[in-house]
Amino acid sequence: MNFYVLTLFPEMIEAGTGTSITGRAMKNGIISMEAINIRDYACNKHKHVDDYPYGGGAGMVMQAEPICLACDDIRKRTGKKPRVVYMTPQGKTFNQKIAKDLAKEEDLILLCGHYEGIDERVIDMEVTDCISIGDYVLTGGELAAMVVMDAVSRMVPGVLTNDDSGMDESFENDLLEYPQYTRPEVYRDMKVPDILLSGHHANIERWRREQSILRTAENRPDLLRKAVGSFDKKDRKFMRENGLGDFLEE
Ligand code: 6GU
Repeated sequence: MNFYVLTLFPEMIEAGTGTSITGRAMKNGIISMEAINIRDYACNKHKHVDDYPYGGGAGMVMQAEPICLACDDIRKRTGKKPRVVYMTPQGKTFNQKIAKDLAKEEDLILLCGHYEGIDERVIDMEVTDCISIGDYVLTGGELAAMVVMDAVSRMVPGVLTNDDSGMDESFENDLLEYPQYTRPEVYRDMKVPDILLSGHHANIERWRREQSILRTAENRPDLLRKAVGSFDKKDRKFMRENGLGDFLEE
């Protein structure tokens, strides 16, 4: 997977990528990332990339030309026509399904906006996908692009090793993860749940499943409503015994 990030702040993207699991994948050549400064494609001598909005109003709008020229250049250099993902709070809310879908691509262009947005003609001509990372406003698309690259990268085959897990994780089965503990057995008078020390694997699996259900009920009732569809008899009994019976009815 090759990411091309179009941004006015390439240093920000460079500073936020290349560590941990994604850093290893970059060294292994499974993924690559190039931060491209949109300003390098400004044709005017002052290198400005924004201007006042037609019709008036607050703020500045990023102009179409440097962004389109940057996209042209990537297509020319690669000989390919990658999807162009525009990071914007007006986009579809990002989720695990979108991450998996984007991970199938060989190349992706991520376009980061700033100011009051970009000229709509870029969206009409170049952009294939608009993505938001949630219902709040950031000053620019850079942090959102880093979020998307991280989530997409770990779905690219070969990026996660066995040690990184990633199989039974939150959102795979619409349940949140169960609590984890490591040594020491007692920390500041708080003991690791006995069952985890019992060595009884079936009971541990059952306990973890129930903890996942309780945690999802508490923090993400919307997810639990989706998850109950695939619940078995034991799960349903546990739900009823713990005051969660209402989730079982449509
Ligand atoms: Cl993708 N961009 C900006 N500027 N703000 C956001 C966002 C993106 N997603 C949520 N808030």
